[in-house]
Amino acid sequence: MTTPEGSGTPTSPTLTPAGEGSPELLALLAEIAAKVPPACERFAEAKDLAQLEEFRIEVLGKKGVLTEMNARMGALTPTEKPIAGKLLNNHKAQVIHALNARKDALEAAALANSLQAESVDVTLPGVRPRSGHLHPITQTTLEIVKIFQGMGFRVESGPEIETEWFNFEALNVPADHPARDMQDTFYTERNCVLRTHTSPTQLRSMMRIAPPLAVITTGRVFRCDSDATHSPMFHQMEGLYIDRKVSMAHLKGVLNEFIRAYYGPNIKTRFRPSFFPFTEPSAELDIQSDVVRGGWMEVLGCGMVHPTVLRNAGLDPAEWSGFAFGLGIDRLAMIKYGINDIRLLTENDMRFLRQF
Ligand code: 2U9
Repeated sequence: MTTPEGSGTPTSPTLTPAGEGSPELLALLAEIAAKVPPACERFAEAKDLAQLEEFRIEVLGKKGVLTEMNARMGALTPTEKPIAGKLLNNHKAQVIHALNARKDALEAAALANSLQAESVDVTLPGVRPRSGHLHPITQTTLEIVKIFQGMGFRVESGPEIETEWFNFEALNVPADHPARDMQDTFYTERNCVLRTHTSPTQLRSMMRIAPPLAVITTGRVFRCDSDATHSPMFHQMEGLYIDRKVSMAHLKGVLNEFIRAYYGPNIKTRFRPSFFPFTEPSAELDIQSDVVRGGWMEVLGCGMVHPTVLRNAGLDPAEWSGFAFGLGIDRLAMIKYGINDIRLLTENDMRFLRQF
């Protein structure tokens, strides 16, 4: 504990002759000598700022020892008052100095403690944030789109709510076709449906863009069907090529190119006759796959655009011809990643999605 500059260690003023003075003065002087030094020592013992404040109130507060002694000066004679007052002030300065010294020390210790507790070891290895990635359906879509873009196809998109005409009629799907059954199609208001395939978008492109034309479209489609391999919402990708004198040979060339780019150069393909209302002739493309041991696996449907569909789009089938194809992206992703339940793709379970 240091003594404030100029205050010095307080000493009792000498009364002449020694020991003279009123009993009140003598009692006060004795009390000052007895109580002030222990008060200063007490401050030094305060273990924290809260306790120091308690001690401060005990000494300097309204009912504190020093305040009380100050009040007792009223009982002294006019000559004694300055003597006792000076002594009391000197002691008070010493008390305040002791208090401040302890306060500074406690504050410095608290700061040092918090600096120690909050210190960061910048040499420790960082916590790497887990980065997200694209959904497996998006990854598959982008991969397919890239291959067709490489062959010169442009990407088109269209509405998910369609008129019955664009979704069915214009595509040569007659009113009594099973695909239009209430069980298969989600109907909305005013003869509109949630599109059951992306073909209406192809048709819109065909009506908007003058041939020759090479487009692909990807997107969500909706059918009232739900089990491990069917979802009420799934994803399709379709392609359409319109030009003069387009033949099945062009169709086979483009689709074989796609299959080799997607599954690898040595994959075997075969075209099997099939039926779709919007294409004639129609076919399904199979690949030879390990998934079905030694067997063939269906990958997509395709065919030459039906003359009625060309006519509905305003093109003369005598001048223009074309091929079209369609595939289910979910099915392709499921085969690629070995997913056995289509519902996993839309449940957004991070434990599942993190695997891709
Ligand atoms: C226009 C003309 C013709 C699109 C085609 C298929 C064959 C086909 C299925 C594959 C699996 C749908 O997701 S799936 O269930 N699609 O087999 N789609 S030809 O034909 C068109 C499209 C538009 C104007």
